[in-house]
Amino acid sequence: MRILLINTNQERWPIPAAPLGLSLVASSLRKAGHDIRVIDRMFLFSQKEEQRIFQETIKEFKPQLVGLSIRNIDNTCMSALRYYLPDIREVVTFLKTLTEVPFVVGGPGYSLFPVEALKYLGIEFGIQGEGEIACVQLARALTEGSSYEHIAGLVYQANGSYTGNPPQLIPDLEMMPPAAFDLLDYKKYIQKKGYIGLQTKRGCAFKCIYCEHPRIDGKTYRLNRGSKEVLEP
Ligand code: B12
Ligand code: SF4
Repeated sequence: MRILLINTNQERWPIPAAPLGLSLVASSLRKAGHDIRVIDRMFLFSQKEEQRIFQETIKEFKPQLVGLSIRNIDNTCMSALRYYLPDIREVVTFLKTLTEVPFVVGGPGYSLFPVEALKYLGIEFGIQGEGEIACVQLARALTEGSSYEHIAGLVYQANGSYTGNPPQLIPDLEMMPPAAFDLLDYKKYIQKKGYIGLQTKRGCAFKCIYCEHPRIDGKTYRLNRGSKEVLEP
């Protein structure tokens, strides 16, 4: 299946953060045999340029599924609060004029309000929590025309309302392929004084009242592959 993945994040403060989660999902999808293209909005500075890239890519690549990664819902800055979803909804509305294929959305920001965000954006599918396995299962179901209702973490529409399944944690993170940073211009992040993230563990068993991390990464502490392997895949 041809899958177009879009990093919707354009927040460059305090640093531009490379889309690690999207790159991990891209890598698992590629390993499963799918053809992946990535559009990274981080350094697209005008709407005109961005829309031209969307148009050209969709015309040439002809995706069969479009995936959006939503990292942030807001900037958590009380003195100058900014919400990112209205801008992302505009992007979705524009993309939907270019293609009729299904869309799927995921990411840490999305996972905080999975049903509400899906409704607000008008998207067919959402994946709450870890995306590597669920996204491969969804792509397989859509390719085969088989059922997707059982997929852990999937949010979807059924009988006119939204429903979903609780996410299932990946038991062994070391089985997952390393992030496919080759699909985007990651060197730009370093040039622009950003970071390329490494992840060495997921999950937290504590319940600090102000913290969303266990909801996003799970309540079980799991070690990821060693940093050496991440640096030298
Ligand atoms: C590390 C981190 C940072 C680092 C980033 C360093 C770097 N180089 O990446 C720093 C400190 C710089 C940072 C800054 C900010 N952060 Co921060 N950050 C995190 C943290 C702890 C981890 C994010 C991460 O990289 N996870 C690892 C990857 C592998 O996981 P992932 O992205 O979730 O991806 C998985 C799934 O979400 C899913 N997925 C991802 N994309 C897609 C796409 C599709 C199609 C599908 C199906 C699935 C999918 O699959 C992936 C693999 O399993 C999260 C909290 C958390 N536990 O998630 C907060 C978090 C994302 N940050 C948040 C915020 C708000 C910010 C800031 C705006 C704060 C600020 N005002 O400065 C900035 C914005 C930075 C930017 N430029 O965007 C919020 C976002 C929620 C919200 N309120 O909107 C979070 C959730 C923290 C929180 N509890 O509030 N952050
Ligand atoms: S990740 Fe969150 S819940 Fe876990 S110890 Fe840190 S603040 Fe507390």
